[in-house]
Amino acid sequence: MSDPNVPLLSDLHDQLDAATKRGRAAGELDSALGDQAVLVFGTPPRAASLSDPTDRRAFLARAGALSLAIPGIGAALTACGPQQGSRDTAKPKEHDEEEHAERAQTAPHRNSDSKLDSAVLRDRQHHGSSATRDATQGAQGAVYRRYDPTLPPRAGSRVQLHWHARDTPVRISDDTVVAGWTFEGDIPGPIVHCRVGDTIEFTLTNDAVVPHSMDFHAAQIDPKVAFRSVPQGQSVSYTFKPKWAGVFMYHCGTAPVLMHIGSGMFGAIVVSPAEPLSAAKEFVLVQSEMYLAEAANGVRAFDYQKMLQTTPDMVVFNGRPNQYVKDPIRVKVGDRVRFWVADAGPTHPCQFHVVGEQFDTVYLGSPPANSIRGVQTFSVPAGGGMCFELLCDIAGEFPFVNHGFGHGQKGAIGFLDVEP
Ligand SMILES: [Cu+2]
Repeated sequence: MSDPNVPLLSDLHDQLDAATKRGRAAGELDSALGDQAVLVFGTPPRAASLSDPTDRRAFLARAGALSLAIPGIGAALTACGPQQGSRDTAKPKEHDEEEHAERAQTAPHRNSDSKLDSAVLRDRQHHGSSATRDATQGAQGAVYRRYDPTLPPRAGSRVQLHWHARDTPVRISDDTVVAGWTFEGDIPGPIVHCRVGDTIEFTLTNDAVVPHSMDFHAAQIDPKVAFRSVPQGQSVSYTFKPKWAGVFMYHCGTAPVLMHIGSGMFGAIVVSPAEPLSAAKEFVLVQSEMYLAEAANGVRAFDYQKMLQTTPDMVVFNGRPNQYVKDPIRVKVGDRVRFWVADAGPTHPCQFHVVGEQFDTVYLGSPPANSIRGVQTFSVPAGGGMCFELLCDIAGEFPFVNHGFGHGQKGAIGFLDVEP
C-alpha cells in the first residue's frame, strides 16, 4: 500500500503547476538550484513534505538540478538559443564560482557550455545550419558509397585511433548530398571493434571551423577533461579501457549536442565480451534521424530548427536511407546473425524487428549476461545500443525494420538475404 506521507512522482507536475500559478518566478526557482543539489531517484525522504513550501522548493531544486548534476546533459538541454552561450568546459575549476554568479544574473535558459561551442548558432550566415564552406564545397563530386555494416575484426589489445573532425559533403543517395559534420569524412564515423579490457588510445584533431569534441559511451572517464571541445587546428587525447561489453554510441558532445549529432557526428564502438560469444556473422547498424533544409547549390544542410521540432525527413541505418534495400546484407542458411544496433538519435528510438524471423536472443545489457529469449521486437533508446541474435534456418529475403513505422517508412529499413 502506498504511504500517504510520501509524495508520488505523478503529483510532481501538478505541484509544479500550482507553484507556477501562485506566481513563483522562474528566476526564484532557478536561484534555488545549486551544484550541491543531487537528483533523488525513487521516493524522497519521508521528512520532505511537499505541503511545506520550504521542503517543496528543496525537492524541486533537487529535481531541477538534473541538468547540472550530469555534465554534458546541461549543455544538451539548455544550449539552444542564438544569443546563448557562456561557459567553456575546458576552463579550470577555480572559475566556477564566478560563473555561477554570472549565470544567476542572466536568463534561466542560457547555455552552460562554451561560447565557442555555440558559435554556429550565433553565426548569421550559418544560423543553425551545417552549411559551412567545407561541408558544401564540391557537393556535385561527392560519390555515393554503401556503408559496410560488417563488424570489422578486432585490432588487438591496444587500439590507437587518431581521427579528424571535418566538414564534408556526403552523398546519401543518388539524388541527395548532405552538408556533413563528420568524424573521418563519413556519416556515421568508422566502426570501432575492441574487447573488454582493451586499451583505446584516442586522439581527435579538429579540422573544422566549429569546435568539436568526442564522447565515447564505452568510456568511464572525467567528461569535463576528456570530452572537452577543441577549436580548429587543435587536438584532444585520452585513453580508456571499456569495462562492459556491448555496442556503444560515440558522438560529438559540443553544445548544442543536438546540432552536432544531428549534423552527422556520431558512430558506434562494439566491445566484445572477454569470453567469446558463439560464432556468428556480425553486423553493426546505427540508426539516426536526418533533419534537412531545402537543397541549395545541390546540397542539403542539416537544420537545427527542424531538429528541435523532432519530425525527421529521413530515419536511416548507417547514414543512408534504404541502402540495404538496394544492396542487402547477405548470409547463408545455417548462419547465426548478430546485429549490434546502436541508436544515435538524436531523439527517437529504434524498434528493431526482422520481418519473418524471431530473435532467439536479445541482450539487454552486457553480453553474454542479461539475455532474453524469443523476442519479436525490442526498442533501442536514443543514445543506447543492444545486441540482437537470430539463427537463419530458412532461406528468404527478410526485411529488418524500425517497426515504429512512421520512422521505418522514412528509410530505416533493409533486407537480410538468407541464401540457400
Ligand atoms: Cu561537433
